[in-house]
Amino acid sequence: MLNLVLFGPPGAGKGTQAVKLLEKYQLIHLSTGDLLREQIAAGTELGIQAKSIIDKGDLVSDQIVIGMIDSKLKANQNARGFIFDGFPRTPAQAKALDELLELRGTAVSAMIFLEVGHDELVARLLNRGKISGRVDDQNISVIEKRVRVYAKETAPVKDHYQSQSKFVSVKGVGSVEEIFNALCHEIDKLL
Ligand code: B4P
Repeated sequence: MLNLVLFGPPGAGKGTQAVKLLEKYQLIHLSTGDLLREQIAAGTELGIQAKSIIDKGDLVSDQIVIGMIDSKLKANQNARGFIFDGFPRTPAQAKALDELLELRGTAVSAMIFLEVGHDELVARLLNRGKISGRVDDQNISVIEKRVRVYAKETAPVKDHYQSQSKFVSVKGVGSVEEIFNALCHEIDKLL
């Protein structure tokens, strides 16, 4: 199985590239951000709780997102592999993912980090906020908070994969196509 973790700060292009990669490599796309937004749109209790957290730029609890990933893995038993997008976002989520995959006799193949500088991230998110109407992309202080939360809570996830020699870094600035080609170059080495 090919199991890829797409990693990087908010706005690095994880979601954008995941959509292209899943088509090329025939993988299932698991975006915890999208799964949470589906719950919000459906008006579930979980969605109502998640909305207030996301709109402030904080992380939803590990327990909730790990539960969502667990049920998606169960629902896709015959998948060729997965792209994890926006997950894991804490060391506890990374540990849980290792355990969930181990139970299924598989493991993360690589964690691919999209490197993008601070000002470019902020510009991309503000731009998406205008187009998508996402509340968490419309307010500069919420965006800055998400970047700070990333640095404090999510960046340490890198060490988890570095210690397993699964960390790969790709420049995330350039055209979507150029970045896609650079990602494919790295992924093809894993096949
Ligand atoms: P996510 O939905 O994961 O969103 P993200 O990190 O902001 O975006 P991503 O990096 O995917 O950006 P994209 O490719 O779309 O998370 C939202 C919130 O959900 C979090 O803040 C948190 O509250 C919660 N959450 C999600 N997962 C969680 C977890 N595991 N644990 C706890 N909480 C969780 O790109 C952004 C923009 O850039 C787009 O407009 C795109 O068009 C543009 N873009 C992409 N590539 C470009 C390029 N090469 N050049 C120029 N623009 C580009």
